[in-house]
Amino acid sequence: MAEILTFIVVPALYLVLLLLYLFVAPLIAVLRGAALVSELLWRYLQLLHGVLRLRTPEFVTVPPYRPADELAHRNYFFGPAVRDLRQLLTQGRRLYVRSVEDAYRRVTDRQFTAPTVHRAASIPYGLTLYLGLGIGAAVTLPLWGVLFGVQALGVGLLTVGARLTALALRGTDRAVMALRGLPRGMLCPSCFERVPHPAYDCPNPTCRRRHPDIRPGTFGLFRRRCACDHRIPTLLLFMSRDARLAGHCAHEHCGKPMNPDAGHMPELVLPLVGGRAAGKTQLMAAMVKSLEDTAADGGPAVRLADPESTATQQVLNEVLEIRGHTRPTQKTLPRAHSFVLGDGRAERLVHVFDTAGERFVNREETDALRYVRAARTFVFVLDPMAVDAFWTRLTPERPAVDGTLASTVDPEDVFSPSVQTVHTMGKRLDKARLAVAVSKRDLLAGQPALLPDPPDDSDAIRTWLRERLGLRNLVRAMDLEFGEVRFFCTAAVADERGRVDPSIGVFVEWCLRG
Ligand SMILES: Nc1nc2c(ncn2[C@@H]2O[C@H](COP(=O)(O)OP(=O)(O)OP(=O)(O)O)[C@@H](O)[C@H]2O)c(=O)[nH]1
Ligand SMILES: [Zn+2]
Ligand SMILES: [Zn+2]
Repeated sequence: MAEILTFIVVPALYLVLLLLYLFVAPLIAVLRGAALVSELLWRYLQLLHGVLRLRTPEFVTVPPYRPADELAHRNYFFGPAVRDLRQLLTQGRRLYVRSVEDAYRRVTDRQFTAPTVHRAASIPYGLTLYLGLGIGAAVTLPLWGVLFGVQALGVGLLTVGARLTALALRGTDRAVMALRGLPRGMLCPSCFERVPHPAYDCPNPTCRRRHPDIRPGTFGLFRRRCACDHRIPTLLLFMSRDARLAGHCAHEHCGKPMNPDAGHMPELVLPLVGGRAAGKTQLMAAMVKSLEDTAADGGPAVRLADPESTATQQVLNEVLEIRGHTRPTQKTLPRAHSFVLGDGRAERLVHVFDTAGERFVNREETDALRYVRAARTFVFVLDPMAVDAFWTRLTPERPAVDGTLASTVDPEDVFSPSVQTVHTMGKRLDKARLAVAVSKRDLLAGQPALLPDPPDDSDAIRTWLRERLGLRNLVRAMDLEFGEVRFFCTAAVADERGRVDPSIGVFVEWCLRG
């Protein structure tokens, strides 16, 4: 009887129970699978949070971009986003394998190795769980794939968007620069080369890292975040009027500071050419002073563009006011005397170059005169007292003028070599304008025989130079070389009230018109 029970009834009962269990087994398997899917999704979100937000060491598998090595923090879509995707992929793969293995191991332990109920019950149950885990693991893969894919697609689209934005911003910048008449960049006031993109120092006083190229791109679209966390606008367009950064010349041999206003407005280059002591320096000072006088009377505003120009002008203003004498221009490489003229949209950055006369005559030195290529208007300073005919032909007896202030260089000896020099630099002059400043007019005041009549008329001055001073060849050469030539008699002096002679105002106005 016991045998019947053991070998027939119990197995039959077990089989019946097993059969009945088969009906609920799928439900158990599906539930276990769903539990695994939900657990894995939860873990994926945690991983996402760790990789994208927490960024703690356990979530780092690819070394980060270090701003200290690169000067600035990268824009998320220029590198870091892809790095995050790679980290997600490696860590996700590991997490998946580990989680699924753990789940299987738990079932094996509890149902097969050390079951708490009889194996006859635990084995079918364990197999059901195995099945459930298999389904769960299989279903999770595409789900994870979709999550990852959506993120990768988003990163891809935003990366393309970021690159297009950077390109568009750079394009806009170039267009604006071209509109300002600076398609090849701004003029370095020290080496006279064109600088399309100056280098900028971080404005943070404790940092001062120099960023060679801050344009929109890898390190920021609108602002770049310096390694010190200070934000720097990436384009001149984004620098507000009172927060203009002063760049530095990008040419290796130079690196000198640019004007803070450079690039924000059109530029005008005005070279002063003339023999030694012709009166260039004093004329330059009087031009700026005259603009300051006009501004004080309600005319266009004017301000010196950099500390060097401000200091020079201060000294020169004093010379003008006490009617003192300027010192000879140093033969070292000249620096532009720069000022900003006008307001708002009408602002212009003007660079006046007072170059020692011998530079133009000396062929080897032409390198230092690169700025003439950017000039549309030239000023030739002509001291009439440097011409022999002034002393011998104008009046029957020798003119009663203080000859110690006279230049000793014949204007003809300066003009032709200067023009030659400009030609060798590949600069065409047929569209350029020439202002001829017949200098030191005040010294001749009260002696009409020594001055053109009237002294304010360009044609009268031209005729006077040709007929009375015998500078026929010089005047002809000027007319031949330049597109437009205009003559002025100038007195670079100030009156008792410190106001510059009116002859300078007319002259400056013409020079800056072009
Ligand atoms: N009275 C008077 N003196 C002038 C005028 N322009 C220049 N001078 C004087 O002439 C001398 C030479 O003038 P500068 O302006 O130094 O001449 P420069 O052409 O710059 O000369 P370098 O620097 O040697 O190339 C100085 O003593 C000036 O004070 C002027 O319009 N009126
Ligand atoms: Zn430079
Ligand atoms: Zn910094």
